[in-house]
Amino acid sequence: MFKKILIANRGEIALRVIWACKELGVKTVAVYSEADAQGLHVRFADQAVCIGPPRNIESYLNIPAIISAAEITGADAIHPGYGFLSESAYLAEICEACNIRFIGPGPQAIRLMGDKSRARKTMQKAGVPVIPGSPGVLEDEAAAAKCAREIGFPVILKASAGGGGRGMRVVRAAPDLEPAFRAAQSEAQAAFGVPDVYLERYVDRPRHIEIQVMADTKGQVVHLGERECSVQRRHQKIIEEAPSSFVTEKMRRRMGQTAVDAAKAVQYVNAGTVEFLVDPAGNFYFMEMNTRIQVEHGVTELVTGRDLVKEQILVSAGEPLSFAQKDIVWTGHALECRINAEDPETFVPSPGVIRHMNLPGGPGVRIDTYAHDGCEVSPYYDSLVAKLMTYGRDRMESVARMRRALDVVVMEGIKTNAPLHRRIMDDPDFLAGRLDTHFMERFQPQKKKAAIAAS
Ligand code: MV4
Repeated sequence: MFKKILIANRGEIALRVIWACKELGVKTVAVYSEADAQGLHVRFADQAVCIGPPRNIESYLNIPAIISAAEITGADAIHPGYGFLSESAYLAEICEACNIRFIGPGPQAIRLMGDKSRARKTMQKAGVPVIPGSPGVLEDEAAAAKCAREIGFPVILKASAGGGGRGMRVVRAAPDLEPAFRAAQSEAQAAFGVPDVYLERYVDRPRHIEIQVMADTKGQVVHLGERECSVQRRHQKIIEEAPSSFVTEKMRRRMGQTAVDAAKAVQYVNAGTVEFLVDPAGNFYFMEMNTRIQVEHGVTELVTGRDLVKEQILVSAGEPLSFAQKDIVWTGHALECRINAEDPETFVPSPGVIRHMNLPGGPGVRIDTYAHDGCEVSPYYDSLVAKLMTYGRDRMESVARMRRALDVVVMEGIKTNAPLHRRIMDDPDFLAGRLDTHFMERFQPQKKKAAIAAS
């Protein structure tokens, strides 16, 4: 087992990893930027190293500084959390070269899944259903036009280096294809430094449902069921839940096995998530694979009773998975509301100092947060301040717990989206489980327009 793990992250996920290390009896090293000197991850880790100025590129994305911190403190392993360097094949490679374990999959799997067009081809070859589309990257406008004619409109153009929704263009009719293709290419070039674009049939009103997988170095791959993540805005998830009210037992088995097949096809090790686009008829298609622990892993922990972060550390140290597929049983229902420091009407970030706060507790409530009285929500980083999770025997019980939990959230000094979550918990479509990725566009748009008109 590792003796000391360096956590190359900040905020709630850095704390989440520290908690897992403490339970395993592993020493921890926090790294922090000059903006985070007062952070709880610095306070609760065994050691802490300042790695640079507030800006990401100079601190939490600064590979030489992070490797130096690991070398100086004698850390055996680095946990990257999510975001920042969590999907850097380069960091995974550097770790290998420095004899430091990267807690995640190998660089080959990270690189392959980072190339969306290549991932699509690999999955297709492995028998994983993908959305009908171009066989690879599109050469030029003519190739795009030919492919779109064969597939039929509407189609969607996607940046191969993209993901998470960046560099996409929906094309509804043939005349719009040429300009959209050129726009997508230059957007991809500007955003990712690679102009490669591919094309798929556009699936209207889809759900975003993902499967959690966990794999060890012995070749065992297990899935831990789905998370419904359709409640999102501009590709930022807002609410996640498990199980999805749309997924039947049979569908869970099929999607789960498909996700396991996907992981096996790339010799995947550690925690990963296979994202599926699910059409209203229940057909599911591979979209992307995230090669990291995700923000929303907690809802899966609540319904399976497994500790995914501890499991990540154990399999990284060469231990076999602590469970087999047959051991995974799902009980009850879990919800997660992402509490962001932002205006609940306009979504404008609201950094500042939390002068005083109150967080809910009681039966079926879990909060993962870095917030505390007097803490600063920095303008330099993501606006996520807390993940409020509730658990119940069924969906209505976790909703009831979420309502009463949201009612007592107090964060004086910053605005949060807690009031928005509270309204969603009373929405008839949400309560009926009528969800798709356009849910937030339909949710009280008149209120949003009024707020913009007033500002
Ligand atoms: C799609 C799609 C419809 N049809 N692909 C957005 C994020 C990126 N991972 C892929 N995305 C989409 N791909 C086809 N062929 C619709 C989306 C999409 C979406 C997907 C998941 C969650 C939210 C979304 C919001 C808008 C569009």
